[in-house]
Amino acid sequence: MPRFAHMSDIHIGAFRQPELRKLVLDAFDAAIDRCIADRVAFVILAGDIFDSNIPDLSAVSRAAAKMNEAVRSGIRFYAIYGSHDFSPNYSSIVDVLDGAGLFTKAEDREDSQEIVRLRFVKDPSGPMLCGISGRKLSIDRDDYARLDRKALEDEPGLKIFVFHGSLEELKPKSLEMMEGMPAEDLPSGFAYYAGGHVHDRSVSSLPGRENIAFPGPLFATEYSELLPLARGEVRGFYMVDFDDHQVLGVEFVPVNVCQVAEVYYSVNGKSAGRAARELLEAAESVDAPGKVVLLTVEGELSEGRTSDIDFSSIRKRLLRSGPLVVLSNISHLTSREVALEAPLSRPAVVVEKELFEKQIARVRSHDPRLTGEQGVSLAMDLLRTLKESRRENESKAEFEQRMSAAGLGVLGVKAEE
Ligand SMILES: [Mn+2]
Repeated sequence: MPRFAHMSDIHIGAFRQPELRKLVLDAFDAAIDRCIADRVAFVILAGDIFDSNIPDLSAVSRAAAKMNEAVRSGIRFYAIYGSHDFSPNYSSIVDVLDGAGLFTKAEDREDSQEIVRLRFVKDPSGPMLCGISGRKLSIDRDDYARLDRKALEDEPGLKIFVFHGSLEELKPKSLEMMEGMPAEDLPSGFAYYAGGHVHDRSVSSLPGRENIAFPGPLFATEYSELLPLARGEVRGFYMVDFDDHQVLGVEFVPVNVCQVAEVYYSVNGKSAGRAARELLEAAESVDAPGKVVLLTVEGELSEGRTSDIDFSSIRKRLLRSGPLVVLSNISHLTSREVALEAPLSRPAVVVEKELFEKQIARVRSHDPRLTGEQGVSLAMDLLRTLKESRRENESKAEFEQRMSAAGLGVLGVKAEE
């Protein structure tokens, strides 16, 4: 029975720590190995394959080698951009891989003022695919408003729609505040809707639209997504069985590349001395060889200062059992003597976000992308993009040009000629 695989939001290149970057790639390798072993006909990558549109090339090269291995065994890849690897001027790594013949872009479109027409790509195994990429901001809503759905719905055959965005009807709690699109924006009557963008896994059906699937990441893409792994959440992708007419079954395939352990400690009502002692004991009892260890310390100290806790020795103690990497989060740790001490060092990204949230109220604009939550997220995106440093072998001019293009890309505007 023929099968295809559906993955999304892999975010290759995510994380600052090399160990975690490698795990993201390990997860991709494991998923592709499974696709090769299962002899899938094709793999759908529903956006955010990479964490940025020009990711670290050593990561790209490893991922491309794996895809090439799959391609040589007869597997085809269909991809769209996500909000992270989107490029307004077709200069994303997704375009490079498309040009190199590793991917086929599932978005083949013809645009006019009033209408967006999509052409199907027919896979040799039978199914017909088409889709719409994610964009940096919410511009893809406009794509759906202009989409000629009727033409797509009238086409006979087993059809798959690939998209990158959340649906109002199926929005998970984590995206509650974000605007999704109504399911009726999607053409009806397709056999499978290969979604991306939503990082919480689900398969659901709505009237006229069956098998709306969001696989979520294969591993994790940021600290907050590691925690659920420590608490038993499993991540992976979907394998879909089909025949000439319909989808016969959707199976979730778990991908497990590394165990994640959590050390949680609340300092509530404790003195700094006691917390320091108990944290050292807790660190001593952790046996996590080869694991990702997350140290979360939060709460309010009843006595003493947060700086009285020597986190570097706690860390050293944790490293004794040979974990792959130790990450700590003490951003919600405070003390009553807060006025007496210097601000605790917190992750830069948390401080940045708070500052933007404070300042955004002063921005007066009718453009919703520049105000409120969208404005904060745009500012964060821009800052993240512009933080990049010059690459080895990159000239100053190339660097400036790349930064300016990336900045404009985030803002979704074009440079003046
Ligand atoms: Mn994503």
